[in-house]
Amino acid sequence: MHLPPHQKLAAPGKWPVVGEKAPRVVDLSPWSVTVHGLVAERRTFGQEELLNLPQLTQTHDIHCVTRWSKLGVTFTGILLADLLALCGGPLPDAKFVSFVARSDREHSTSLVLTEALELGCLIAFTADGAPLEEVHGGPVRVITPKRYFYKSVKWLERIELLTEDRLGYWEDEIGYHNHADPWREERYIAANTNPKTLERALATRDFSGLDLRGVELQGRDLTGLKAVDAKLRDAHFEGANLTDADFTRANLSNAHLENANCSRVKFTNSDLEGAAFENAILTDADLTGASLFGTTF
Ligand SMILES: Nc1nc2c(c(=O)[nH]1)N[C@H]1C(S)=C(S)[C@@H](COP(=O)(O)O)O[C@H]1N2
Ligand SMILES: [Mo]
Repeated sequence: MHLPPHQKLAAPGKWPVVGEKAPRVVDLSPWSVTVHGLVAERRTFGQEELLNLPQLTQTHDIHCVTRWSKLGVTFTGILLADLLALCGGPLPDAKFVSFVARSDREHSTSLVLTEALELGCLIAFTADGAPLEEVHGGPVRVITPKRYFYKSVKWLERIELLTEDRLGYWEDEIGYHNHADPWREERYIAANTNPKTLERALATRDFSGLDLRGVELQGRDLTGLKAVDAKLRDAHFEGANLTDADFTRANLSNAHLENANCSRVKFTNSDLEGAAFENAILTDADLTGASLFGTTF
């Protein structure tokens, strides 16, 4: 038996339901999956058409971030790679794939396109020999092998290829880790923080006084962030937009701010020892009283 760290087996024969319970109810149009964005040919596949494509059978382990696992589930479906090939393949600028659900909140998740292809993302119709139950994403869901299960969108409606990443629902709202490798326990973007606390902090852009050591916020828009007295040692802000943020007295030792936009940021009396600012924009940033031993610019 092979379980990633801190996972437990679900009870035998049990498959818990997590997240949304049903697709968009008011929608009576026939089911279809549209492939669009940076793909050679935009195409919409009806349910019959999809089911008639050559399918393969694969066995995968499910690892939910809430710590249950279910090993050896057999799925049939179409490889993402094969579906994209039917659309003439990705365009050269396509770097990310976003899977979007036919659900009330247009639930989505995203992956680096090359990783999604390497992992063998499956557009799946059956599980253990039976059509997927609606609560589990039937008639068609994504199965992303070797990632926490939140990378496997239920009720797939759109596959969009993008140049820039678009964070998924859980990744954006709850701070689930965008890479989601269960073997590396990539559960939350701040390992030490309760996800609800993090969710609230991100929603209000108020980190004041919080301990968010090691938080991973690469590329995020954090304009106007309040982070007075925040503990942000080893935090990742590479490429983030931090314009007008306030890090007064914050601990940013060894934090990563490469390529970040730090225009008008207040670093007043903050600890920036060992922090990295290579290629960051520091126009009108205030470094008064900051400790700068080993800071690199
Ligand atoms: N459309 C949609 N897909 C989703 C979710 C959701 O809320 N909506 N939740 C995700 C999460 S967090 C998990 S763990 C799995 C759960 O799938 P299951 O309910 O079939 O176990 O679906 C993922 N895909
Ligand atoms: Mo999950």
